[in-house]
Amino acid sequence: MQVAVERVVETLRGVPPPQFGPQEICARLQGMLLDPGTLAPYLHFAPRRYTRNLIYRDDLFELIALCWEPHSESPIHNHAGQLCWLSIQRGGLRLENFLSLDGPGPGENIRLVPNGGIPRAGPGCLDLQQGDNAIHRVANPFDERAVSLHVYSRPFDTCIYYDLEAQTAREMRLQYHSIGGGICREEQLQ
Ligand code: 2CO
Ligand code: FE2
Repeated sequence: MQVAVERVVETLRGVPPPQFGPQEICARLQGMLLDPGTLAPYLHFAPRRYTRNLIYRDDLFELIALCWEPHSESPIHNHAGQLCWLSIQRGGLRLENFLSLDGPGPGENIRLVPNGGIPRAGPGCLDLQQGDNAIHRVANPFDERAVSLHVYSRPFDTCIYYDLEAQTAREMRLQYHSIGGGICREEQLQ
């Protein structure tokens, strides 16, 4: 069954804050596929990269559509102290998890080791990142575009990104490519 994106916002807004956790939200997002017509206004692709398109945000959570061009990827980054649900809506994504042997950083001499993942996750797949050690990389190494829907609780504007070779962990600011369907102008970028 396909669900309108507005309905998902409504459903998530109806979850009382103390219940906004893995069990409750996984139950709602598991196997969920959005009605593509209702998602279309939020889908903006950009050459060779992924874009972050904000659908809804309040103090408790944000709902974002990520658009992945073929051969684009996120940096290796963390979701410390935050819950991150990723639901694939279209195409395929490679999900890689990492474990830090030296804490989350930021700093030098941060060694990461691979910690599982899924070589090709497809539509309907739901991934959850949680806990202080939640470090991952998401990539579209395939030849078709991909779209994923993300719920972050709480919303986040910065995270730490990791350079595997240099063994560094640095803070990074996250930006929206569009908000409510409208492409952000330079001055609106957070
Ligand atoms: N967290 C990354 C971002 O919001 C995308 S990887 O999936 O959580 O840019
Ligand atoms: Fe992430």
